Amino acid sequence: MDHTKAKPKPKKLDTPKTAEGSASQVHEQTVGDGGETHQLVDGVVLTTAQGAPIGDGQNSLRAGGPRGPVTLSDFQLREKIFHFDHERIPERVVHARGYGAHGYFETYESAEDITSADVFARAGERTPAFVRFSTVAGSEGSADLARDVRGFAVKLYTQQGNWDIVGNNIPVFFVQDALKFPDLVHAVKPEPDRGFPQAASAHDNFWDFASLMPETTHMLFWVMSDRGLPRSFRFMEGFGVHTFRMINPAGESVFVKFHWKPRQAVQSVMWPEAVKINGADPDFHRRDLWNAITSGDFPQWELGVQIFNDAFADSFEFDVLDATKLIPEELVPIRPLGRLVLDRVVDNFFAETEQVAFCTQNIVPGIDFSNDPLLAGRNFSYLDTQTKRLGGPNFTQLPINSPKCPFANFQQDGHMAMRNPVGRVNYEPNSWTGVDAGPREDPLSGFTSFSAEESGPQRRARPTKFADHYSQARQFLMSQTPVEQIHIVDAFVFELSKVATPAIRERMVANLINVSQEFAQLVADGLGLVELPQPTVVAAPPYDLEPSPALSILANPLSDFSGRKVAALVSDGCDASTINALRNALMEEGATLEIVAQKIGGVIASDGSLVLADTTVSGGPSVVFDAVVICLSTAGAEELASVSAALEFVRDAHAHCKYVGYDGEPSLALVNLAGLVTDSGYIDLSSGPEQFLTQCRGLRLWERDATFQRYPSFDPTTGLQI
Ligand code: HDE
Repeated sequence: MDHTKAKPKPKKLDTPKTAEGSASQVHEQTVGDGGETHQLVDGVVLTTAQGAPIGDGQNSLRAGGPRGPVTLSDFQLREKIFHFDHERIPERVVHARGYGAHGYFETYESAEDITSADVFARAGERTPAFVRFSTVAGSEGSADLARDVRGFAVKLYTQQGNWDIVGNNIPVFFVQDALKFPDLVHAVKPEPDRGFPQAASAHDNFWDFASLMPETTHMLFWVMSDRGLPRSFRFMEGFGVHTFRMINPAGESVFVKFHWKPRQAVQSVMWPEAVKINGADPDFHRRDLWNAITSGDFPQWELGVQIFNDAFADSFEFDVLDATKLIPEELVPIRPLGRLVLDRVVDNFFAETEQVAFCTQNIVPGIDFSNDPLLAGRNFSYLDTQTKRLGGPNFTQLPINSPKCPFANFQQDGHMAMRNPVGRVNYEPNSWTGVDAGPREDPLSGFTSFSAEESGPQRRARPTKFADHYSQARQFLMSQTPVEQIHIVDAFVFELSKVATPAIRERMVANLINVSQEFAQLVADGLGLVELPQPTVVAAPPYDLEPSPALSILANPLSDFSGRKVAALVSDGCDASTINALRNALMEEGATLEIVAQKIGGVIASDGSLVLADTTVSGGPSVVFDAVVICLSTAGAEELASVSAALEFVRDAHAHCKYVGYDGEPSLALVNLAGLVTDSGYIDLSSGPEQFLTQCRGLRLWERDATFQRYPSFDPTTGLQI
């Protein structure tokens, strides 16, 4: 085409098309030299970032016709590509993979006796909140079900400023001093020469570091336990980890530890299940949160504090400033303060979840730090990392980070400053009056640090009470049910079996002996270690503590099945009434049913009705459900018997100890064809869904757990004996 010729006039818009059920108007319009037809929605014109309307968004500008070179004067092309090139910001150096949601915190009753924090002042008051859950080791695109600690970071937009409780789903940490944090993170991240493994601690560097750092032992037991594999973010506890201070209006201070208890109870998945979930749905956790909130099933946590004073701190066996230790709930009970409800998903993942900048230093009047050396390091790190990640000091002006209460100061300028002060004064003190004067400090309501007495020489040293690295690990182990104990054994065996250097494996086992010889022997057996090594030399001898039942997941079972998901594997000719009864019963319980069929179009039930599928059997394996139901006709069972995904569906449900409901003989036939022997976890649905639902509340039939078979010397009825 001769480009010198006059451009054809755009066609007059004729019949506007309106999409059914939508208010938007779609108009056809001709653009471009080629006279192509394009669509304009609601008359909104595409523009450059500078607002210049774009006539052709499909073709770059070329000199000498369509086959000529693209010209430098194509500012549209340059602007678009330039912006695209800059779309990414650095991912978080840890906790890169995460997912956020909005909600509110509701105060139960005034907590003025312990804190002047405004957020706890008035019963029933709601404070906006944003929460981001995360894994630690993996990159932003890694899978959700890595064995890892989970971040549990809460931003409370209080009327006295933003307060960030940047916690984890595990109440202790790997190291005691912030100085060791970069080493820990380097060791767990992909090894620097080869760049793998991704989102996995099962490699030489991590266990090399861990085995040389006995202070990691307690945390290792938590991460190797089922806590390292949460069923979803909704089913996790959260912990502030460090000891903090609360200060009341009279200036009196208590120490506190923060706890978030999920109303949904704690639930985890099994390791073989986690491995398969990562393949079937790497977004399992974020999808779960999104689906729960968008369907109106708002997850909730209760915030509580363990409160203690100096006298308790002095008498406690461990140092309350040591983040590798916890205070058992049985010793210092939790006082509930309010509840957190997540009721709104993000509108824009980048703007909210990616740009949210948590900082442990964000505290409010009535809250203060303790001298925990890990916390001190964090208070430096978070502000520093946000400045790098978000590109400058004005990240606080991004809507997700901005306080929702009035605020005023003389900070100014810098990259991308959006909130520019007006007027003459940008300093204080100043002698101007009225509105010109600007903000002033307020000694009465303003933040005042607790005036703790400090004395003694300046030294690089740790308190002597930090030295016992094993007693609480043993306490944790002895507080677990036998099922949980054997999972911890198995996790150590799995992880250490990925360690190629025998000396590292041995050194780790030597460490474990200090927790429990019997436990270490099971791990050694699992590794095929012929002889137990000498135990690691200890800095302080471990001793027995009372078990703490609160540390176990399974010792604190659920009372209902709400928030859980059941799959019904169906075929043509299945009984629609069984499915309807099940769906209704689950709905009443607050649980959901998803239909799994061979084809996404669904199946025709025996009464001729169409049962739509939510997923196909290959796209919806049983690992992504809490329990399963099989509902097949004779022909359907015969057909599925040759579908490997269907056989896997049943085999996995069985192997992962899930309850299986079945409707009639043909459904049971598929179970038999899968080579499985039924047990008390198989429930006939012919007399209704009630019994199935009752058993589902137990979540799993643990006696089916094959992990026990790998450790014949372990007695599943008594568990470990120390
Ligand atoms: Fe963090 N941590 N951390 N951490 N951490 C970060 O901040 C750091 C620690 C935790 O969803 C970083 O924004 C140091 C303990 C969560 O955005 C960084 C030390 C606990 C999140 C950082 C610790 C946490 C982070 C990386 C040892 C549990 C994600 C990117 C002294 C109580 C927050 C960022 C979110 C993120 C530093 C130890 C929890 C680099 C130096 C202990 C939940 O600043």
